[in-house]
Amino acid sequence: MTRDLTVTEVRLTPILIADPPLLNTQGVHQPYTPRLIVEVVTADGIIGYGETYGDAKYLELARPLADRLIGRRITDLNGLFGLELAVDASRVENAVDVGGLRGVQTADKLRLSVLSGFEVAGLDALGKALGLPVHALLGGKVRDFVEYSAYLFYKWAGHPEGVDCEKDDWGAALDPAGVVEQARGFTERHGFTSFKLKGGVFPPQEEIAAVRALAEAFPGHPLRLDPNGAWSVETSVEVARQLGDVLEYLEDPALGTPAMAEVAARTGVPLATNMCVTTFAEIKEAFTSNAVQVLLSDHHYWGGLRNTQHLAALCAAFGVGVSMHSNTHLGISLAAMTHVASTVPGLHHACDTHYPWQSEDVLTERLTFDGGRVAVPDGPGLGVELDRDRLAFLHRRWAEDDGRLRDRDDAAAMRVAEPGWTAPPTPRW
Ligand code: GKR
Ligand code: MG
Repeated sequence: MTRDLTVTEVRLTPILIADPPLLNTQGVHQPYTPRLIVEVVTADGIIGYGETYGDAKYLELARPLADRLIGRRITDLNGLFGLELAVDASRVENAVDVGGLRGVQTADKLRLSVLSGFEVAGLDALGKALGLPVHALLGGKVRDFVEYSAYLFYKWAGHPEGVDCEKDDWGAALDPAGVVEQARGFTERHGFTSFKLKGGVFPPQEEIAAVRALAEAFPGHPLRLDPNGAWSVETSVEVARQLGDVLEYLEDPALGTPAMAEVAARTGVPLATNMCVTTFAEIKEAFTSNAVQVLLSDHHYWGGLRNTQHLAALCAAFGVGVSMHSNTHLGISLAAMTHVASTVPGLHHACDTHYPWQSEDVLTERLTFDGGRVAVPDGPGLGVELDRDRLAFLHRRWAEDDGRLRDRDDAAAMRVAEPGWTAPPTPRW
């Protein structure tokens, strides 16, 4: 049967999803985080799903891009990336973007972040049309399971008093014992065997103590610490010296490629990044100055699953390891991450994911971790199904919000508990 793969409709549904009070160097997560769910509908009724950032500046770009998809075929993904769209640069540079926790902000990166949602939806629809999983469209999986690491955060027991939101059942983690207890929770619930601690929250000695406590509780397990560039070169070198025997890698200890290169030259501990290299333009300087040894890709801002494969090939050519970064996300994105990760030969580090922190989803059936791994779906497309009632519920929450939560702003969330808080200048320590 010949299919008509022409795009006839693109549905964009912004939602707000519950998020626990996770701390980072900028502040704390808001009680709800915006995401955008994309549905691409073809002439013969196939629907492909995608997911990306849902902050206002992404939404503004998503609508005009979606309109330009109508009449194109989902087999023309390369053409999709050729679509030029005028991005108002001031919207990009002046926008709050969680203090740059996701690296440089450029108009093109914004465009790619939106396009990635459309690309994933297109691949999902194409897979459904052909009866093939997305990983097959990407050349085929080279593993049946993708390993993820437990993403540990310092956190409060709940959002500040007076904030009306969902409760989580993780409790507080504000010292080494709390971090170890949280890690045990991750192993009990999901079987994770490697651990990443989000740092940059407390003075480095306290975070060193937390990593030491993890090393004692989980001897021989891979450990990572990520302060999101909060440390000076000297502090980074000192932390690397004190934790060198237990760290798999140190993630973005200092801000920017020159500082990372200096740290790398002074320690044998591998450095990973999702901050100083988040666009193809940043690769040359970082790789030739040996600033990073592990690149954490993110299909959202690198522009989709095929760009993630290109990135992995570049990393392999330079002898740089590759793994995956994560921000708050739902199951559509986890499925997309799992499909592409299954196709990358040199993936030697467990990928990051926030998914276990998300109590809500838009899927009829959530993805699960077994032994810290997600089984690569083999059904057509991404292999996930949308729960329309949940989607409508989460969209209502977005629609009824007075605008305060429509952009992720960790510093604003922190001000609810600590009036006057501003994200500290870098380096903080
Ligand atoms: O969710 O607080 C967070 C993280 O700090 C996130 O925003 C970062 O982008 O997870 C990310 C990272 O690895 O840097
Ligand atoms: Mg990071």
